[in-house]
Amino acid sequence: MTTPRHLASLALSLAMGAAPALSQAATSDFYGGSFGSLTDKSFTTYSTTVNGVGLTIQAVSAAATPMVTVRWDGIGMSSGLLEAGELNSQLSGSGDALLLTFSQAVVIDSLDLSGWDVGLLGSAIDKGSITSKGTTYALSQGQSGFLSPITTFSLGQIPASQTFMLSAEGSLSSFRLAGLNVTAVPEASSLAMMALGLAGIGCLRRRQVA
Ligand SMILES: [Ca+2]
Repeated sequence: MTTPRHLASLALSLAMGAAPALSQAATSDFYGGSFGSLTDKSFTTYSTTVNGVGLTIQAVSAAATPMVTVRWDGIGMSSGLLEAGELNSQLSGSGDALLLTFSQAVVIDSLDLSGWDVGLLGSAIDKGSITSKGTTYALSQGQSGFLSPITTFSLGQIPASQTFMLSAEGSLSSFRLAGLNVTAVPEASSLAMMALGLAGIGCLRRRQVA
């Protein structure tokens, strides 16, 4: 499916083609375009790359065999034919969830959800949460406005982590993960290596001068 939004982002990436990509990497898009088929495909784990960082997605549910579902409008979970592929809330207990495991610690700059409904009075019908390092943050009504097919949440203030849990909450939730934008956070060990490297260059320079 081609939308003005996709054409605009295509034009932007063509325009930026000549310039080296520095801090602004493209948003990973799990929505429309060439992503996914018309009906759900199920995976025990779904692996992809987001802004150059490896990402593995697993389904989490009280159901026996939760599977990751992948369709043109995003990523969700289902435990079988009778359960919708979206991230749904459950009548009791916690709802469907996706465990996102990155190959290194990241900050999630933004997270896109599709099928996220906001009521006429501006209150969210869909409710969700994201858990990082044991703390759960509510995803409230979102920032993209009321008729947009994609609702974007800015999560840069949530601590960097290697794993995040995206969960459906409330009683009427039904949405999918439609995109992510992350920034890798250098680990302490790689910072130490970089410091050693810089010290090494410094020694070399001093020797050359002397
Ligand atoms: Ca579901």
